[in-house]
Amino acid sequence: MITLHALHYSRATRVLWLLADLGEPCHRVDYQRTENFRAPEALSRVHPLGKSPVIEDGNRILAESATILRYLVAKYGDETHTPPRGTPEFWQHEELLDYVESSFAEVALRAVLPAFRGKPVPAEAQAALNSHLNFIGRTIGTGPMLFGERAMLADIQMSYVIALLARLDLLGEHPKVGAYWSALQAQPGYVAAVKAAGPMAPPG
Ligand SMILES: N[C@@H](CCC(=O)N[C@@H](CS)C(=O)NCC(=O)O)C(=O)O
Repeated sequence: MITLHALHYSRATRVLWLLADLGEPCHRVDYQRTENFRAPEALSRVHPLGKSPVIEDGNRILAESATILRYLVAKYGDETHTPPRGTPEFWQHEELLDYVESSFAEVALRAVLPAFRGKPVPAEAQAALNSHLNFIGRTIGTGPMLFGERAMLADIQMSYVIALLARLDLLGEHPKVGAYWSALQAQPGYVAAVKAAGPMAPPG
């Protein structure tokens, strides 16, 4: 069984969601946020980056949620969370799975961080965020998930960033992304993960 190092209010929920979908248990080690909302020192003893999620599988230790999701799909032989190889959707999905942490998260955080402190979102940050949310809105297509009815890894990956934006009312001008967030929250794996470990976004 894998061990999941799960920081409270974090991207670790993505891993719990996928494991719930796969029906695979894990040994979860929970970490509370510090007063400054950082990871505690204990996480740096698990992985040098000191972030969550991190998984341990025997001697293997892996950080980076997209890599962990890909690893679990490969480990458990799952073919239901990625479009079939050889289809155009396969590479579009790979792009979106990497896009979330490589491009979208940084842009979203430029709006999320001031909003969390009760400060106005700088116009430049808002404009960048709008451009990404327009892109995501177009990508959702007919929905409800990015590739139709079923949640793929890219949907699971999106959920954390979208949850933060929704929590701070930053989806207001993007009703399609708002509807996507409602659909994400109705996914059984999401429901199970949040029930087990609490919400992704912190309360006010
Ligand atoms: N790109 C990484 C980001 C990991 C990350 O930043 N995790 C946050 C929690 S959501 C964290 O550990 N923050 C605590 C800190 O930076 O002190 C991933 O996708 O796993």
